[in-house]
Amino acid sequence: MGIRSISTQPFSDQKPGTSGLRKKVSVFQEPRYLENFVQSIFDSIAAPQGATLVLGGDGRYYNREAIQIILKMAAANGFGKVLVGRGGILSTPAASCVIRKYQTFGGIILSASHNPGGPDGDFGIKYNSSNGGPATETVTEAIFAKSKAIQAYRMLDAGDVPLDALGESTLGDMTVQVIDPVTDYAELMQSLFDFSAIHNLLAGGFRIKFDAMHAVNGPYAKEILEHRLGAPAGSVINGLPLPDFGGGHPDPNLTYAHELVEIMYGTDAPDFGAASDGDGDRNMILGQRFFVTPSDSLALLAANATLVPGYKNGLAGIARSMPTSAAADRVAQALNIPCYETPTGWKFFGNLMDAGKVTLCGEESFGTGSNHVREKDGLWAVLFWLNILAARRHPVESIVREHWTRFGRNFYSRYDYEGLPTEAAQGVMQHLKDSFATLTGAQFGKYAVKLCDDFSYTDPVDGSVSNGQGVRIIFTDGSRIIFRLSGTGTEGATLRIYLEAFEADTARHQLDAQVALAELIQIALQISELKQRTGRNQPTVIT
Ligand code: VG1
Ligand code: CO
Repeated sequence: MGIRSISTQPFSDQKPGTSGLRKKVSVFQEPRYLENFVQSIFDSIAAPQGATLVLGGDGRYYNREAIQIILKMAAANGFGKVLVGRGGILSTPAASCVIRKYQTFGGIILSASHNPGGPDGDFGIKYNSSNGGPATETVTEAIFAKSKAIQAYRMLDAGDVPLDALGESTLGDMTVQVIDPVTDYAELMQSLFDFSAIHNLLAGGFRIKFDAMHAVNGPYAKEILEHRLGAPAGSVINGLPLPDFGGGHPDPNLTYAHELVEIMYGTDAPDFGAASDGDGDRNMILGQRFFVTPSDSLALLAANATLVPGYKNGLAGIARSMPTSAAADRVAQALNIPCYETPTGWKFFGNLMDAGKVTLCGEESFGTGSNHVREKDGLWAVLFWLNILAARRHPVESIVREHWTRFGRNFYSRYDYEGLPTEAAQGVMQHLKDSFATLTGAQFGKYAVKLCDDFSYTDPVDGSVSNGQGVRIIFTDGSRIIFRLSGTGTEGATLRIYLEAFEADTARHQLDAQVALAELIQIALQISELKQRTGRNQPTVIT
């Protein structure tokens, strides 16, 4: 078995987005495309000879082929050992858990998360560092720079490695260890949550439904919710992972998780419903005929954290992405702990967690997590909720309403305009930036603009600066409209409008968010000229 150096030419489009490099499967299948990016990772991270790597993906189409290529490249690049999830599968939070538990040099995760899969769908790859978290902006930039200059990649001449049974095999001088993808993660969950209290809750007739959306979390949810916690068989639906997610869009929101939504809004609805995404890091939480916004969920977990064994000593701090509502800030203030506002994407939370500045993190995009790993974690959020419900024994809805009564309600909604022509979307953003001077101080009905800017973040730990992270229009009463272009799509441009209004008056907490935000939505459309510039009258998805 020889190591070959194969000459190649750079691709110009291997710039990672919000979370790794995501492209159509057909792009990744182009000769040298995956190889170039993997070699660019290896050339950037300077792993010592014999280092250990974690490797796994969400099981989507092309996962197996990609795993075999990466293993042969890892062997040719001097790695001593690779831990691979059985069948090439690891959820994103489980990969983070394994990197940390076995103190490996880093890991490669194959996923395009909530994007559809299959031959016509999306594929993705990202590198996580030894802390278990997504590579920082600095490392990501270095990988992109390498990808633009790459001349050759290294590959071991060898046959495929068996991945379907646990155990070790060798690839040149490298050991490939196939591990159970669920065990380490399940043990970590058991160490954080009061499994016996949750077990009692479920045994007492509290009914749950978890929609794995035919994505990676099915086996994790079955093992933890049904086997370890005793939820009746059938509590996990769509639990069989499929390479094309059964043709669905594995994004846990009210639009795409419609099967679960129908159950939770139907007659005889269970007490608690939840779903997670393609790679298992997102979560949606539902009560009986009740939707918990992700921003509220973060705030609520923070306010109730001491009920959970793993967090019983309190939180060091909270971090949220900029577009996420300020509901968590109110809890942080009450708890007298710091709250950090970061750009969108989990990679910005890693430094804060490593430095011990924050314990909980969250994003409005159905992402919540803590310092137990360095990724957002869908099932963890579900278990956190179940632990709170086991301790408090109130319905989901009344726990949320009580939270609003205590802290006020941050009405929140996000409008996504997917697949816009790139130029039109960029035109909207440019127009907004050109309007900052005239907007500042302007009055729109009851709203007066206090500040507008393009969000910039200085990492308090390493001092690195990230500019251009989204246009903010902030009003004097704290209401906000945010405009951002997505960094995870693979077709045209996706423009997101985030809307938030604070309401202290309990009598108005009953309002539907769309009603409470109606005026802000009109202002957003007016100042952005979105309809005129893109020809779109309606968003694709409202969350
Ligand atoms: C989206 C979300 C962001 C999240 C990212 C990755 O990014 O808005 O909050 O961190 O997806 O999540 P963007 O750039 O499209 O807005 V996942 O579950 O796709 O890894
Ligand atoms: Co995801």
